Amino acid sequence: MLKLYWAPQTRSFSALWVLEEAGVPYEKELVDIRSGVQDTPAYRRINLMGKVPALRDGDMIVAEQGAVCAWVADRFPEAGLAPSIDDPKRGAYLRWLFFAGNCIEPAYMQKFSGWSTVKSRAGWGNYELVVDVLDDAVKEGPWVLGERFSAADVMIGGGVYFGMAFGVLPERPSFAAYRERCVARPAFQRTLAIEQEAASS
Ligand SMILES: N[C@@H](CCC(=O)N[C@@H](CS)C(=O)NCC(=O)O)C(=O)O
Repeated sequence: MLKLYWAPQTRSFSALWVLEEAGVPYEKELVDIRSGVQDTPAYRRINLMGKVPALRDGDMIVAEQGAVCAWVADRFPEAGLAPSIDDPKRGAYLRWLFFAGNCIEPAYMQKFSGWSTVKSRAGWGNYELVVDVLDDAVKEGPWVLGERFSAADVMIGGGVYFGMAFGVLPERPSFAAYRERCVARPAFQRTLAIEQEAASS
């Protein structure tokens, strides 16, 4: 059975959400990152970075949220979370799947830390550019690929949800509406419930 290494209220939210979207059986192993267990040799063998999430599938281990989402989507095609390799939407799918880690994450960190960047030198350009591109991605909807929900929405949706929760993303109507569509998904609600139960125990 799949095993997810995770901790509540962390970036492992997206890994939990994509598993709930896939509707496949999995078990969870709580990694208490407050205790420092993530930096033990045993856990570093699971994820060299000493971070959650990581997912074990038999002998295979995949770490990094985007990679976990891609793995789950491709591993369980019946869940319909990824356009196939010959689908014209595959390019947009991969682009938004990677955009979250490559552009949204550093842009938020830029905003939090007050860095200035030279747009042509930073891979994400700058915070304002990323916010405007993200706005374009979600404003038509309902999903970043149009009518079809995909694992890319788990990554982009997580970015929008947490960006708004932490006040790093402006309160634009496009972001609020997209966030509401994500939150309304039964799999998102199950993920929240799992997180809340773990956080309160
Ligand atoms: N690049 C990683 C980042 C994961 C990450 O930052 N996880 C944090 C929790 S939000 C963590 O495990 N921190 C523990 C530590 O670094 O000691 C990903 O996208 O999966």
